[in-house]
Amino acid sequence: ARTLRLVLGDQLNPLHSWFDAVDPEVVYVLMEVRSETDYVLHHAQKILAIFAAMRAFAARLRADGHRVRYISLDDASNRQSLPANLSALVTHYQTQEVQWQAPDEWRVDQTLQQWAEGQALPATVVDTEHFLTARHELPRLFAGRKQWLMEHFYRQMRRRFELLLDASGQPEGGQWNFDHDNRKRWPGTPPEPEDRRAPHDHDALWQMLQQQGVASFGEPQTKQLRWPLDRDEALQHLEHFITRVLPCFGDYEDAMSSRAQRLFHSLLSFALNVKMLQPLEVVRRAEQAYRDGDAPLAAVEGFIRQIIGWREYVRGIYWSQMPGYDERNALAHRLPLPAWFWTGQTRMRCLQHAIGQSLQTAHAHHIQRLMVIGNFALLAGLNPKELHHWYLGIYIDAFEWVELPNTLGMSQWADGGIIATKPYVSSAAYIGRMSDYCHGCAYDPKQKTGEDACPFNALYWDFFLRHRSTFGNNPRMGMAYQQLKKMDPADLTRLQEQAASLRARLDSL
Ligand code: FAD
Ligand code: DLZ
Ligand code: SF4
Repeated sequence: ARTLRLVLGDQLNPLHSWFDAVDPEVVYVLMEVRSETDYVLHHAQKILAIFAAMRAFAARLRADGHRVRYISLDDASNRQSLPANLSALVTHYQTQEVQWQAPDEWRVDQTLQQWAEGQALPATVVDTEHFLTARHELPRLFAGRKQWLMEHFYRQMRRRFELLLDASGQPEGGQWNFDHDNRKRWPGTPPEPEDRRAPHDHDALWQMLQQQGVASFGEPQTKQLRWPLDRDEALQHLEHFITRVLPCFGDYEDAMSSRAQRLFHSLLSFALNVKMLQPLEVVRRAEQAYRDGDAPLAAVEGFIRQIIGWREYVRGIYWSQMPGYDERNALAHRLPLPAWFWTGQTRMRCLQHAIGQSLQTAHAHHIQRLMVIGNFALLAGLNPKELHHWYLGIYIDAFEWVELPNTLGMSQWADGGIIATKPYVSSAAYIGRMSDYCHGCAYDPKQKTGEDACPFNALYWDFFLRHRSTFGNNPRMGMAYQQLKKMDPADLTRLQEQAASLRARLDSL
């Protein structure tokens, strides 16, 4: 074969122009390799879903007439890394050229580039034809600006792709952002939509992973994997979301409940991130629902903002800050993660649910990730890099380009405020307002100190005290420092003692 084309596990986009024509001189290569299963400890469902989706993709390419070489993890010829397998394949097929789609992860990008430099034959990198912005576009869009605000970026995207604009080119409904409408607590109705699950059986795949000694954590759920594994299934998930779920997406976007894990989220992040779905088709479909009168503007605007706004924006941040972004630790936080991150066994009911659900389903929605797990980690002072590895491993949608800026930047403020103008921290009051978690918790959300006091409370006030030199002059945090000023010094000392004692026994909370 003249050309080898490598398809990575998160590049399962059958609409890519590579596949427009069948060429018998081209061999498409997909490989399951230990270097990719093992760079972080992954959730069982993440490995299962990626491998099952890669296999389905290879089958589809073959059915369309393409030549495919699929190297399974237990293939005798597998050298278990991308470059080692590529070298072997080049020799085997006597290839004259190797091509790949630009990887979204810096590590993989480097690996492939370095491999290419050691080869005599030409290597060509093509675009993934997935994202709406180029890898290095963000710094240009923000040229001359001190703060790289997402909202500024988002408005440009709305204009560029003519999304939710009225006839005169102004934002539909007279506002760019309807978030103030989207902060409701979920009272238990309307009922949570049921999941769409195609029947799958991944017992054999799971057995193979076990036999090969691939380590993982979380529940594999081989008989009821909830994630779409090919584009047709992903389109069905999208349609179900648009017609049944989207109308309530906005209202309960920030809500949390011990009785509903999904609430009204789309569960489309896996399908999007492995590129079975294109971001533009997803947001255009949502806009159509608004135009047809099937979903309210606030819900549709909020949903579209997550995809053309946040998703593209964090990718731009990632490429503007790598390499080295993962090393940042602006608040010098160093505590190791408590053991219950791997079991969910803590008496803090909010964390028990958010982590328990993550172990069970490989998913938690945004506010659980940000305002329960991330919030606790930031208040407690957990090591941001360790936390980054945990998030990268546990979530079905976690790929470094999107996970790292969200975890280290948005949630932990470890980048010194590139993404978040102020740290996302709260006491029990916020969690109590947005969820039913506090009801029935072993801790009392109203107490700040004492045996039964909710740990979030003392840690919250102590956070501001500890980081006064960083945040004391931040006008967006003035309120908290005003409140601290009014507190009795003896109370402050008690809060600090309580926080120090909590921090010394995180494992047993
Ligand atoms: P919905 O709530 O239905 O949102 C729709 C879509 O918008 C998502 O599918 C996703 O593609 C996009 N989106 C929403 N918020 C964000 C965001 N902040 N950044 C980028 N895209 C967004 N998302 C990932 O895809 N991968 C990650 O590894 C990841 N890690 C996160 C870590 C932390 C600490 C936080 C706070 C957020 C993280 N997110 C991540 C963002 C968000 O939580 C998930 O995209 C979302 O929960 C996925 O579920 P969903 O598809 O039901 O989302
Ligand atoms: C996450 C993952 C896993 C677990 N396994 C593979 C694999 O065996 N082969 C592969 O090509 N890709 C895999 N992936 C995805 C990659 O690790 C990586 O995250 C993305 O390609 C970078 O964007
Ligand atoms: Fe979480 Fe505190 Fe509420 Fe318990 S009381 S659920 S620990 S916020």
